[in-house]
Amino acid sequence: MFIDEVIIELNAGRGGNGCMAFRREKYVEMGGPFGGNGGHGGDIIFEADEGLNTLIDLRYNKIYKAKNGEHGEGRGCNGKNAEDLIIKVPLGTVITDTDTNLIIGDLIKKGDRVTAAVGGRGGRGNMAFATRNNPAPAFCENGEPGETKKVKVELKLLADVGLVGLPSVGKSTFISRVSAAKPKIAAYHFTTLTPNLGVVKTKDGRSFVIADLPGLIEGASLGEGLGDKFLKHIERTRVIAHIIDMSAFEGRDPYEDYEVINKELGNFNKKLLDKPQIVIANKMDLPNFKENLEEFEKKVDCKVYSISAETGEGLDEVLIALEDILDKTPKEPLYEEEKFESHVLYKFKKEQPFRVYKDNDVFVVTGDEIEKLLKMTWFASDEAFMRFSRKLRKLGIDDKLKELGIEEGDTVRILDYEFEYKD
Ligand SMILES: Nc1nc2c(ncn2[C@@H]2O[C@H](COP(=O)(O)OP(=O)(O)OP(=O)(O)O)[C@@H](O)[C@H]2O)c(=O)[nH]1
Ligand SMILES: [Mg+2]
Repeated sequence: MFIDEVIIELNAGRGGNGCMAFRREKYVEMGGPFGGNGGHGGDIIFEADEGLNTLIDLRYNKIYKAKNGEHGEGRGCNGKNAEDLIIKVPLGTVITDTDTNLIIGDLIKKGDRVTAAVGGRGGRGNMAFATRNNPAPAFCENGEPGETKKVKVELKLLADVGLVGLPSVGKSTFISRVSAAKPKIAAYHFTTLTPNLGVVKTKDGRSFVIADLPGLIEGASLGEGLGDKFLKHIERTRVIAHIIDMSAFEGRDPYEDYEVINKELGNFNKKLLDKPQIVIANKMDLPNFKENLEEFEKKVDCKVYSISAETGEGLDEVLIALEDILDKTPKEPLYEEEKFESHVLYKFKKEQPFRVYKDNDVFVVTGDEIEKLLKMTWFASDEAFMRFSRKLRKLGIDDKLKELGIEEGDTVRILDYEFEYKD
């Protein structure tokens, strides 16, 4: 089965906890801190793999979890880093964060990789906290939680030419003639239910990839017929080959057909109309072809290529025209840089890391950074708690609380943890 869109949840691994331990050796009194750091939690990485051509493997699993880092141990042993979780996807896969709609990665070349969810860093053991002033710290840090996010994974086929047209105009017949693809061909509508790719080898040794898509009908952008869900596979193509049944075999008006398809292309994505388009009149072996073509040519101002996909007439000329246009049309990235998460994150990195507000009598602090800090604090130790308070001060949360009128003894809440405020 051909699956080209799935939504999955990613849970990167948590960092291992740091360890609190002291040296306990025979004959050594007052041993120093000896707790090791936790290991890094596993990242979740997408990798483009040439051997795949659908996202079907991703359909059975809704949540992907990377392993947690191992906890640190006594005797200064650091926990092991967890292995990354690698999810293999076909070339042409786009990964989008569903919350922000920003693109995490567009994997087009074999081996392209993107880290979609970052594993947490290991918590530090008490050894790592030793300083001249505090040579025997009696606290450690919990591991950092791994990133979690929901992503849309979409396959947008990598083809140079996309074949579009109404059902039964001969798209599949065309691709079966010019490439080794063997799609189903039949006289009923919607014979093709999923896209087919074919490689065209030209006489002078060049080659390009062509995609045969399911037929479109009026209202496809509103879900009519098979809808427009396969049009995303046209987005990357450099040239559109628009096939029209010029025999008007089913009593249709070829010019109307031509306009219907262009309208649906534009409704799906205006940019599709900017792509170079070759107009192909098919079924020249049938009667009525000639008169219809004459009428059609009066109404359009582009060159129309006449072929019979059935007999093979005119195909060479179309392939040469396609090659010529491809040579002149550079490959462009599918998305502008601004749409990528990495770009935006860089821009907004310096934003406030927290928010403070009052919920009845309770002062609530939220924000990724502060919540992470809380989860990493090992509250069993007073020292760790002090350290946490110092960080609140440093981040400016103290000042914000005072601005809101906090007083000694009031309650502060972060996630589901509540504590009493002390100045
Ligand atoms: N006479 C004639 N028949 C053709 C020609 N090209 C295609 N056909 C016939 O038209 C019918 C539909 O052809 P397909 O290639 O399946 O059409 P399609 O555009 O892929 O159709 P969908 O997959 O349903 O969108 C089949 O019966 C073909 O044999 C042609 O050049 N001449
Ligand atoms: Mg077909």
